[in-house]
Amino acid sequence: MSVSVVLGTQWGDEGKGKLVDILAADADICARCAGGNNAGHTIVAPIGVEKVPTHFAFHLLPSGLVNPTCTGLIGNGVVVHLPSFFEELDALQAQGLDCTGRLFVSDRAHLVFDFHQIVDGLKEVELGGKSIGTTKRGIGPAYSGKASRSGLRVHHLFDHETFAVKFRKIVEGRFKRYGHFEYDTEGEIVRYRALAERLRPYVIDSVTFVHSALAQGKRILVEGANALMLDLDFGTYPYVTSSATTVGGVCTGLGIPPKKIGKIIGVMKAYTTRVGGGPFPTEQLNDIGVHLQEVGREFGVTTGRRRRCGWLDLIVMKHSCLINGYDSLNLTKLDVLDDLEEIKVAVKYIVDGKELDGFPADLELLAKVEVVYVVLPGWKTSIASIPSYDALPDNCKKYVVFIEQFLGVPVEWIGVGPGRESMVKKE
Ligand code: 2SA
Ligand code: GDP
Ligand code: MG
Repeated sequence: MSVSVVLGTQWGDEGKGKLVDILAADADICARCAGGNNAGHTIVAPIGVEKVPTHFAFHLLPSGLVNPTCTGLIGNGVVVHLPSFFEELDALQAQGLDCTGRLFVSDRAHLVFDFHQIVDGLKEVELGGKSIGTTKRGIGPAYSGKASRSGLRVHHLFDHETFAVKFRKIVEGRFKRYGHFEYDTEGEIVRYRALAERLRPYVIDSVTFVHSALAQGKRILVEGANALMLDLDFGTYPYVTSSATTVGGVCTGLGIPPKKIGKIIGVMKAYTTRVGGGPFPTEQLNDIGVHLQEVGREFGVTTGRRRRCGWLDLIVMKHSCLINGYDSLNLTKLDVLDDLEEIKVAVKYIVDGKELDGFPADLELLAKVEVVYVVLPGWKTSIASIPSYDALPDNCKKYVVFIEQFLGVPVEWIGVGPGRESMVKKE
């Protein structure tokens, strides 16, 4: 099967970028299907003849682009902020990555404008103490426009008159809703004329592109953005992002039929983090949380925000496995647990003395759960340069096997450091 999928299993930042970069060595196309430049995917890879370890921070562009033979595709399900698109492209170019002729954008992708970003901020202010903690990249307002059938798509850029009329109408609507905010509507229309011309060589009919690639037996790697618990339907609504971050989003965000999807790999951090507001049952507001945050260097790649940290939650993971049907897992950042005496793992949610069957939809109910943990012994040694799975300390292997048995899904890859080389394959 020539379509493989990498998805975030928790609240994001599990290390999807790193796995995508590794798998892209065997892919012809790396495609984003959802989200926008709210994502932050980090890659640390040796670049050039001197093999200098280089940090790349991807937000909107597919991470597979670090591999020079891989073509990047931004699918119809993605929302695209053009100034950020070019900014990211220029930054990659400056880092020595030439993407000429190997990056494409779907003509059906919706556009994010600066007014969406302003509105994102205004909505957060309106929510006050209940704000979502968005990245303020305009993602929610752009997807709202799409769902309410008033959005502008990439193909609209090339009919300047119609674009201008629709654009003015949308901005007018935002002024009516939020009051008049500072925004140069006519200036933006002029700016987008130029941006449209710059974008023209990248724009394709992605449905034809994807299906002719499949017919030619090309291998497509889909890079999920955000994660299952931030999914609009299955996450901790309303503390979620505004797209389908599940395997369903792969089909709708690229026009790929479910039967064409082969392997689905879930990326799972060895503990849990969350950035932004919303419930987090295993959060550790204590020394453990601080330790994970500091050792794991848990800061947002896009906003620089400190990430909240806690123990691994296998109830979240069960929910995630049910919805996405992972064939295997990439357990990441196991090295961050190296110094801990003991490690806790959440295995049950109890409410009024009864175990819940699944992850609850109702946040009021979720707030009442008592989390039951299993305590596993730590390994108290560095695994950073471990050469193979067999060489891992016994307690470390026990942690891995415990997770596999609980979830009934094999762990295929284990991350022991940020670099491309710091990944152990468990056969
Ligand atoms: P939005 O901006 O509307 O998508 O925000 C809605 C919620 O989704 C969360 N969200 C994220 N969570 C983790 N990582 C994300 N990407 C960046 C990163 C985040 C950053 O890789 O570090 O830099 O802050 C991401 N994007 C969206 C967000 O926190 C809200 O809870
Ligand atoms: P993504 O959004 O899922 O791609 O993840 P991010 O890039 O937002 O965050 C993951 C962070 O952890 C990045 O800084 C990675 O370089 C780093 N990372 C990934 N895998 C590992 C690992 O196995 N060990 C350690 N220590 N860091 C890792
Ligand atoms: Mg991230």
